Amino acid sequence: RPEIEEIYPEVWVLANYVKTIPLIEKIQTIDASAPFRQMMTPMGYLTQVSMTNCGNWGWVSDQSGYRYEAHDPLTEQAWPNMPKIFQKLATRAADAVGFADFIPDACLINRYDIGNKMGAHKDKDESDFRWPIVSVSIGLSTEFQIYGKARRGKPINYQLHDGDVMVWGGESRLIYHGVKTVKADKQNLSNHYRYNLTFRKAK
Ligand code: MD3
Ligand code: FE
Repeated sequence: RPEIEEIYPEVWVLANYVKTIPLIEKIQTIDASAPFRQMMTPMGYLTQVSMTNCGNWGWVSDQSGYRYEAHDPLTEQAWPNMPKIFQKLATRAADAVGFADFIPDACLINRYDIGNKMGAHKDKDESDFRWPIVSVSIGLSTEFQIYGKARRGKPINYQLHDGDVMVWGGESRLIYHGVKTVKADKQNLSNHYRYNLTFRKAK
């Protein structure tokens, strides 16, 4: 597997790009002040995946819709600051595939328990789609699905492992994507979760 692979037009995977233990430590600190929680969808269902945020803007969902908020609705406090190592990682990964000056103002942290998945959707709650998205996979592996500009048809599946980073931008910025059910690792029962950091420029 090459270091940097363009798996779909303007979708890059930077395989085994980052050491994740320091990232997990930061996630645990964030969880202590802005706890992981399932969110209510506008349709009235709870998300399977548990979420929290750090940075100036946090992605939230409730009965009235999806949006970015400066405050955590659970605690009414500002979201925790984005750790410098998070911001630097996102900037460096975007730069490695040609997106200069990407400074994310939002980091959504998804936590997948074994058995959780994320259905096909597109990320369209940000104000300027010229900025890329950087995503970091941590812990358990999973299969990521790319559908393309429409949700129908057979997706392309791609394995993501601990330490892999993906960057999406340009013509792929508004494509449908999803995450297949996360399974236990029978070789290594010490990983209980898959985490994903999604870095975006929200505003
Ligand atoms: C492709 N999370 O939180 S992030 C999400 O692994 C989300 O938890 C997934 O999709 C996860 O919205 C994947 C990677 C990602 C983010 C935005 C995209 C992929 C994207 C926007 C367009 C195309
Ligand atoms: Fe998404």
